[in-house]
Amino acid sequence: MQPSTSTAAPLNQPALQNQSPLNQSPVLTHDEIVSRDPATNQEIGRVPILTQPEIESMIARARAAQTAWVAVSFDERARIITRARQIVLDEMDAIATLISRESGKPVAESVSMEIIPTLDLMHFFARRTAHILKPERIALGQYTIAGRTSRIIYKPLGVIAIIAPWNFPWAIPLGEVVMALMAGNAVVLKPSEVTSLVGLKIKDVFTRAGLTDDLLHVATGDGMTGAALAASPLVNKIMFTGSVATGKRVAAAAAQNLTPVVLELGGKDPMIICRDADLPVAAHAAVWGAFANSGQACASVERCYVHESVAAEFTKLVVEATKNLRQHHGTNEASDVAAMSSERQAQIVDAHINDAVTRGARILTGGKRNHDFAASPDDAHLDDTHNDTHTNLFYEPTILVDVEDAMLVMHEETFGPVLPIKTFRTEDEAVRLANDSPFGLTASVWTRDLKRGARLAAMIDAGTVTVNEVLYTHGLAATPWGGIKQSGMGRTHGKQGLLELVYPQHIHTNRLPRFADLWWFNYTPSAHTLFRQLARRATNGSILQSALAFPAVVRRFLEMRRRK
Ligand code: TXE
Repeated sequence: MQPSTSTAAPLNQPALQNQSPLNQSPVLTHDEIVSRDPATNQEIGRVPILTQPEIESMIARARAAQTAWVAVSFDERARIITRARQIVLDEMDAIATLISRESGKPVAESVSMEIIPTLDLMHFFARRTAHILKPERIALGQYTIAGRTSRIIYKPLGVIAIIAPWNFPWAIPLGEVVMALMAGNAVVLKPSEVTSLVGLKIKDVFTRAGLTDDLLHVATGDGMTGAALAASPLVNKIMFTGSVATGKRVAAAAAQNLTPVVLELGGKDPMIICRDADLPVAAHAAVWGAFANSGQACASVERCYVHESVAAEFTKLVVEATKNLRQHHGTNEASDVAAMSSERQAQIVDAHINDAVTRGARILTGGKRNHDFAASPDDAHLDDTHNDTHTNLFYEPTILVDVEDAMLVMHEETFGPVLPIKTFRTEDEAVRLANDSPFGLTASVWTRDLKRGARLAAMIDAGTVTVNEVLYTHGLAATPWGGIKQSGMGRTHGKQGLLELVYPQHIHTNRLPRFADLWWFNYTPSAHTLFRQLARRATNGSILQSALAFPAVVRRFLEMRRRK
């Protein structure tokens, strides 16, 4: 496609609405996305914004390809996934650099939080899918005596739409693509407009691994492209990860066609530090959990509750560790914390910090953009063509104390490098504070007493609660990922995640096909007698009681034989 140079697009082109300085990374023109490095504003590529007819065509081709894919054995599917995995391994450095350039994150995290989890996931589902989806027999109790059997087979749904976010542009969609393909589905993936090139790289890897072209499509574009995908009656399931507001829009569009959805939305994840926690370890964990990927993870630590008896020591350790973090461009290997992904996200951080400070919170460190990266007006990468101003997206990791529940930073998702710390007196109070949230994605409890940890974990309302661990379990292929309340519905990863991508077909067989069932027509007096006896004796699981109904069964059986 030809790059667009005109800024005078028709008024009815919705993508133009996004063309504002706040959307510095990326810039949307009327028919393409210009992808930019958030650290430098340098252009790194262009992709088309696909339209509804193009999306419909992709879905139709995916559906046609899926009918052949369903007949391909698990072993053959696994071979393709394993070849793709090898390509990722061979090209790890180039992929990590692309992820860092397009999202802004440190290259260390592109490897540790994006590539390693997907290598593990590819291996896990290549090996385990056949076992997890093997047919299951269902025990039928007394119906077995009557010659009935039931089993479940798992069948692919068809075409899966994956609508992905920008914060983990590789790990989130790639994991879902692998699971969907292994389960026998085709996929149309809509990457975030902020990270389109990473989405296209996923396609490139699978193409070179030998996957039939139409089994995986990448639909680059903006929210309108995602909306077209979500509204299509030809999609069999939508796997959405993103904001609560967009998740609700996707669910509403899906409801028009009764398309099932999995929604992985935001979080306001609490961390509870008990008085007996190992404080240096817990402080280190808090800093990583809050500031990895500049806090732009749905499972980031967004609220820290520490027992009042250890609060001073814990806070001191956290502040020290935070001040030691090195902030550089993401592509610099010495970088712990790099640039945020977009100006819009950085402005949410500004707003939350300003609100907290206005209401009495204190900043112990951070609280502002890092002036070492102030954008200069004669920055070589400024792109006047798009009226785009380069703002500084390097936000300093920020610690807040004296915070109150009413502050935005304590109840709305910040999704940035901010860690508010509040004290508690009793464990019940800590659990109440943790649960006092519209979200329920993950939470963590820190204690040396593992029994206490397990007890508190069970009292917290969240999809995942970790004891003496933080943030990383999205990286475990075998465990379910997902939330409750406004954090969404359904699961990805693990057995539960795989089961979202198939439907259970129940196959019931009467192994005695020569006999009519006793409950069929006609309803004679002996039928009524039998039904009453069955109701009283055969529905409580007792074989002995059921045996008492045997004479009525025989009478009815003989009666039906006579009628034949
Ligand atoms: O996400 P959006 P945004 C949260 C975080 C952040 C906020 C906004 O709090 O501040 O969401 O981020 C596509 N129909 N999270 O605006 O809009 C869009 O193109 C169908 C948490 O970037 O939800 C992109 O591919 N699709 C989160 C995807 O939806 C639509 C990760 C997500 O975009 C659409 C990201 C529509 N009407 C943000 N409109 C997490 N849980 O990790 C947009 N999209």
